[in-house]
Amino acid sequence: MKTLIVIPTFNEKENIKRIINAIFYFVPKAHILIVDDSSPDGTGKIVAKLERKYPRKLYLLTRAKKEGLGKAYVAGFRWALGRPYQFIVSMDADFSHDPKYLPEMLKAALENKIVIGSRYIPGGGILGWDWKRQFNSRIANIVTRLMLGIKAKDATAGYKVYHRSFLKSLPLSKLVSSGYAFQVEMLYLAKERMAKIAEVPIVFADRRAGESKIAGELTKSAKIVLRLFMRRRVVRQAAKFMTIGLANVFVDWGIYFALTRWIHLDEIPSRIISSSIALTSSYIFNRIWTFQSRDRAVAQQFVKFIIVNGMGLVWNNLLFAFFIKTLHIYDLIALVLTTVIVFFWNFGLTKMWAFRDK
Ligand SMILES: Nc1nc2c(ncn2[C@@H]2O[C@H](COP(=O)(O)OP(=O)(O)OP(=O)(O)O)[C@@H](O)[C@H]2O)c(=O)[nH]1
Ligand SMILES: [Mg+2]
Repeated sequence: MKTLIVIPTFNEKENIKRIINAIFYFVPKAHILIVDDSSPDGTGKIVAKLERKYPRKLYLLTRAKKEGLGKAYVAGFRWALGRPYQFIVSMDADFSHDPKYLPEMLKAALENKIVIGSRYIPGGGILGWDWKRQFNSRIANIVTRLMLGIKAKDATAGYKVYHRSFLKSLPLSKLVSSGYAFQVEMLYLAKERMAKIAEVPIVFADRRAGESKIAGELTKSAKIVLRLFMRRRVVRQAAKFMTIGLANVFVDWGIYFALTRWIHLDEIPSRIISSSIALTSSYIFNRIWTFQSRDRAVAQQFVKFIIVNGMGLVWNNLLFAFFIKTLHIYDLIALVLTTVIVFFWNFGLTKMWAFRDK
């Protein structure tokens, strides 16, 4: 079972030799690929020299210019997939990722598609970061997990073992991230593929030597997380559900106008007819467009839809009354609050019950 450890480097001359030696100490059978973006400090030259010491075990892939961590990994993964490696490890050069964890992580990889060296499970942790950096990392991790529905506790981890079959299943040329968000995108793609993931606790240490390249990566990563969020099926469904809801308000009003002004029907029956038509059309569009349901039990589905959204209407009024009378919330704020809550109620139950879509 061949293992390749991929390490992207940019200006890591103080660390590179020692990390390579340390890795071979802990996993003598593994191979290492250094993906160097033509570091001006000569990291690549050091690796080229070491290649002679470790023939057919240490490899160097030199890229013309600094293009970011994600791009370097994609190049490294492509290189790995072109050769018969079973397990592909991603790891930093600066000793933040202690090679002593490799044997345990590789063992866990026998039964998983991804193994994460995790800072945020019992036994894991961070050494040498001030509270500010720890706090930022925690928040970034929580927000990322919530937005993307990632279950792993350490969603931004960079120390991972990938099974070859998982990497093979990815559209490597179509990734949206080029920098640090690459790590998150990998877990997002793993979730989409329902890949089995395990976490092994690691104590992450601040870089030993050399300079950090993280500056500017945070906003870039936040944008990527937002892009991936918009790509989530549940988010796209919620957006469609909302669009249909809004559009049908106009359907409702239009029909009401037509019935009262042109056909001269009374207000109440007009209202009943127009809202019934709007609700029906909302059902139809949600069935076809939002949930793309092919369930034959249309009548049953329709009744469930009416129950959910009808109850939504009742909730709307009850909650509003509760907010302003009992909690004494300012009425316009209560209006917004109830609308948001009822939206989640309507959408959630329509999705999970009426259309029983998982
Ligand atoms: N090839 C390549 N490697 C990079 C690039 N950016 C960062 N790296 C490497 O990726 C790894 C992680 O980068 P770091 O700068 O350590 O980032 P960090 O761990 O978030 O921050 P610090 O440890 O505080 O520096 C290191 O091995 C870097 O040399 C890049 O653009 N190209
Ligand atoms: Mg680092």
